[in-house]
Amino acid sequence: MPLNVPKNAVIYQIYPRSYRDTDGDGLGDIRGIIESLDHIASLGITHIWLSPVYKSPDDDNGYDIADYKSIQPAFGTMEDFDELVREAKARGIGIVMDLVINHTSDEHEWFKRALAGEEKYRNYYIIRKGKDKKLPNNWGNFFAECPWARFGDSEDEYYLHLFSKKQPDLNWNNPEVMEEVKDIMRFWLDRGVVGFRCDVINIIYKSSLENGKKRLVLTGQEHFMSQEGCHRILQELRREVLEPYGAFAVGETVFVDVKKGKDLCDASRGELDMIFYFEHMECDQVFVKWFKTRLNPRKVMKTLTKWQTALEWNACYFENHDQPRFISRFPDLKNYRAEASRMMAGLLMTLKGTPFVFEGQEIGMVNGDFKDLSEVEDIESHNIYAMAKSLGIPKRIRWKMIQRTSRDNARTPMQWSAEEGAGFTSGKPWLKINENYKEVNVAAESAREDGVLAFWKKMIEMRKTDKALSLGDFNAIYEGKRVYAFERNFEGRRLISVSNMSGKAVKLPKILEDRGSLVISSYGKCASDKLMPFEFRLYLCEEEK
Ligand code: TEU
Repeated sequence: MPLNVPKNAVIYQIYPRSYRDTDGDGLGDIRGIIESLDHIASLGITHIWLSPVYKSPDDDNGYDIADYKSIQPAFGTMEDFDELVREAKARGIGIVMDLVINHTSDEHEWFKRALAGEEKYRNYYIIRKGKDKKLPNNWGNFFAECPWARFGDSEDEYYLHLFSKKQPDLNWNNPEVMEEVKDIMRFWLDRGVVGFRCDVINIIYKSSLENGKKRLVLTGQEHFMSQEGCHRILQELRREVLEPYGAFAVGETVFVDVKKGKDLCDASRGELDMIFYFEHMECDQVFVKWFKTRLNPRKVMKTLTKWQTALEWNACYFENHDQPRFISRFPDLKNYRAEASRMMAGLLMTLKGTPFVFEGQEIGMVNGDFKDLSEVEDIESHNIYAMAKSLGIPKRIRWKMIQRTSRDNARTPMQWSAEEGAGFTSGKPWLKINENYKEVNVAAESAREDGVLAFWKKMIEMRKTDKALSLGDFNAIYEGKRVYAFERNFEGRRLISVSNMSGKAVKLPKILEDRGSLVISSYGKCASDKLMPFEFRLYLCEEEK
């Protein structure tokens, strides 16, 4: 089946609660997104992926959905949503919804009716009796909780939740669940959305509830990671729902290796258009993301090359609402924030696949500057902190873990201007605004001709218009301690992308001697044989006659 996303698309992710607040409640809203469409259009964006805007008790900031067909009142109304679709469309921008179908909220009607004893809805969830006063199995949980919670007042019945207790997993062995999801997808497609980002899509199908092999991370995963049943579901959803609308699906796929990744998105299989894998996010961790070490640029390069080469089409990203800001991982960031952001723009826009820009990345926003746990909101961070405490990990180290890795690092409010509230809100922001907003903001960047924002715009424009970048194949040329170089080829047009992923100036590698002419440098046009700290360059080799 065809790729249903244009090859020159550039997608922008919005985390609605942190984007722009128009009613002063400290929480972003849909009207705020509508008012920001000119900024987004001026960036050259073709699609917006909206993190969940559905009705939700917000245990996990909207990833716990209480009603798939209504809008969270704090974000606005369905009329606002329709206006957003219309106004975006008028600017050539398509809206992509977040589809969270591994679980619902425990406040969803289905779960409430299950609790009330309706057999039909009990069967929408995974409810089991404990064994000999023990839990139904030994599985792990993504948020460091116990994955089984007591079902209502029952003494011996539990429901499965791989995320928070307020996110009961759906039973994908029940065909009725499939029909409900198809209906939900069509509801949004009929309102004009053009695709879905599918939350943790490769774990929705549980092939058994047997005990799992004991592991450090997520015991039980062999029973729910990328199971055959998951492939069948994806094929059916594509055939029956996505294809008739020409819509696309990008899957968030956890714990996939290249083989599993290919099985989920090879065009011939008719499942997903592309996937978000995590491996390049893990180049600064030991075992689990909470134990960080210095970022190893060569590891990043090797990982990127591996996936770029293996997959026909990639979902390329360095930041999202679950990850610390990528540029904050570089040790030399203090002196080179703007340089590092420009380099990442060059790198992201020259890789093969669809680039995803996360809000704030276009102005070089960095990790939140939280002083202690009371400033952090995220459920995962609080759970991990508590677990670390129970393991006897000292307070200072516990806090370091959260400070470097918390998902809230990327969720701090968008910095629009140097005004109080950063132009994000006139009220009290739901999460602390980074104190650097006075220098790092859209208004200040818009006035800088050679700034971060201007470079992102240039690179996005190039990515969209240069066929070698949107359609070309990928070949790695050089993976050094600091410098990464690869080429993109299309019908004889050969571009070479060069990134210095460090805060040290370095000589251009010898292999790039025959590199053609400079198209662009993140330092301007005056480039030499030496790459400046975090410099990005693009070269055009003679086109073959
Ligand atoms: O994330 C799934 C996921 O596995 C991780 O990225 C997650 O952020 C966590 O760190 C696991 O340790 C998706 C969403 O992107 C995330 O925001 C949700 O919290 C989660 O699913 C549950 O819906």
